Amino acid sequence: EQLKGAVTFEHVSFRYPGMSSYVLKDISFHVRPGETVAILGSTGAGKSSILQLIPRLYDPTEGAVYVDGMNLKDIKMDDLRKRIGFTPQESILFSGTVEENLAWGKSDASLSEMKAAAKDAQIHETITDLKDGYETKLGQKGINLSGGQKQRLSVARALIRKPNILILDDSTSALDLQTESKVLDAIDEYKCTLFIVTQKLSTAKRADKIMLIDDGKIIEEGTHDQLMNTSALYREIAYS
Ligand code: M5T
Repeated sequence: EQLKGAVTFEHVSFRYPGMSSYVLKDISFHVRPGETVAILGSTGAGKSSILQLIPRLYDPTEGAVYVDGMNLKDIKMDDLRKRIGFTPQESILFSGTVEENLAWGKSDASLSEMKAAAKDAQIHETITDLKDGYETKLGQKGINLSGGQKQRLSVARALIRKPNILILDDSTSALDLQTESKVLDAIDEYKCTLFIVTQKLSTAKRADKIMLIDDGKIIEEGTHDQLMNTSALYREIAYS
């Protein structure tokens, strides 16, 4: 399947159900299979709203979204879930074991698949240092992980699916530059299309495409080098 990993937004406008104002306004873009897209923009700009439309947490109010060359509406939900790995801004972990949390949504995941994904997400060693390793209980009556550890666990959970499209919505924000860079190097090997919301210049630099979002619109698009030349706003972000 040649279009595996392709994502297209066609004149997408969106308002949340029951809201009168649009949070996304006529967004169009095309991402080729395997590309990395860094999404930058100030708080409330619409970054999460764009990304939520890809796994169909919401449908566009107007326009259409295509994944792997197909209109999202023509893909069955359980099929779509196999194609997309999505880690939301707030990591969703529940009070089960590390293993159960990793396998959430993919109950047939083997321990060796979990370990491989955990290594790639730079969380394997943290897990093996826990009292009961992969069987350690999390949450309520178990241990609490730090923000960055939770994020890495969520990334591992998404990687287990070997998705065509991986969406990291601010899911590496708590990682130091070096750890984030190791995680991204490992993700490169998956050859998936990657959407990553970030404030880090080092992450934006790696991207094939940077999208600068403001007030529900894409206001700049290009590589780091291109935007350094053409966008005063991007330069402002870069030097801040
Ligand atoms: C864009 C509103 C939000 C803002 C706009 C997620 C969500 C957002 N909004 C809702 O009304 N309901 C919702 O469930 O939509 O918000 P965003 O897409 O979250 O923007 P962002 O991702 O760029 O912001 P941040 O702070 O995560 O960097 O008006 O109120």
